[in-house]
Amino acid sequence: MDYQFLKVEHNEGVTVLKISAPKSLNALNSTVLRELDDCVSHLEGTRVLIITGDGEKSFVAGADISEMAHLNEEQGHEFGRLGAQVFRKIELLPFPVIAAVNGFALGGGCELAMACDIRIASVKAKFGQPEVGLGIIPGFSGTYRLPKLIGQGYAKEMIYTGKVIRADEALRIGLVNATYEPEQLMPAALEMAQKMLANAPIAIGLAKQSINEGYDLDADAAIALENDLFGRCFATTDQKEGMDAFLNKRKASFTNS
Ligand code: CO8
Repeated sequence: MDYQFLKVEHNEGVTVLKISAPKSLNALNSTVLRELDDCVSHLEGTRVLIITGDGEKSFVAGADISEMAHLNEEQGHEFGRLGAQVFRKIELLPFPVIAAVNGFALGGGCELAMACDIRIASVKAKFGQPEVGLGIIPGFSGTYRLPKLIGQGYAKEMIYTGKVIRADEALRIGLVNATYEPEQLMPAALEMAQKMLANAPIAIGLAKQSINEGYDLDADAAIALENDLFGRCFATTDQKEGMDAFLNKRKASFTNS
């Protein structure tokens, strides 16, 4: 399907999705959010998704302020729900999602990056949750995910002050895994995707499920969940293949079954 605000490329299991709204530094209006929802609902054949921003300046500069400016309370709820739902859908995709943060990741842009499994960034990227300066709070699940990623203390500082931090600071606090020169960012994301493609896809999906669901459980429930998912791996052909390949000193050839 053709999108107005998304550029999507599929290549041998890796999908690169670029948010592309150049007039607003890739801000998320409700059309962008609906397109994102549609796109991530139709990723058959994808084994790794990379989300990035079109252009050199911005990943996503937030939710679209010109659209939000006129919302009433009910419409505010609705807009927040739309973004939160699509970000949750991204978080729950059964394969890895890498955010390649190429520039501004502010407000809803930082929240989109946080809904991805892994964030890597250009040294030029900037992160922040500046919503309180606009009279709102992070509304696409930033108050939930930011403290989980970087701890409550720094998350509260970022959200209450609205301060914008540079990529090196994002790296220091664990908001991103690594930083790269701008031209190295996509090659690094693709290289990471290739490493994932070499592994058993069902196992990666189950590991993701175990981490995501286990995080919100108590220790015993999380360990029981992992045990259940671990057991399921032994019902797959890829488990037999992976272990047979190891024992016979050959490269495994996984079939996603
Ligand atoms: N929404 C709409 N338009 C935007 C946005 C945005 N978030 N960000 C940038 N733009 C537009 C600018 O208005 C400008 O348009 P124009 O050329 O027509 O004047 C164009 O993009 C270029 O921007 P600038 O000229 O401002 O570029 P600068 O390089 O000077 O500055 C910044 C770049 C620092 C990124 C600056 O544009 C900025 O501060 N943008 C807003 C950042 C922000 O506050 N983001 C958070 C938004 S709130 C949010 O995301 C809440 C999410 C949850 C919502 C829940 C709803 C209920």
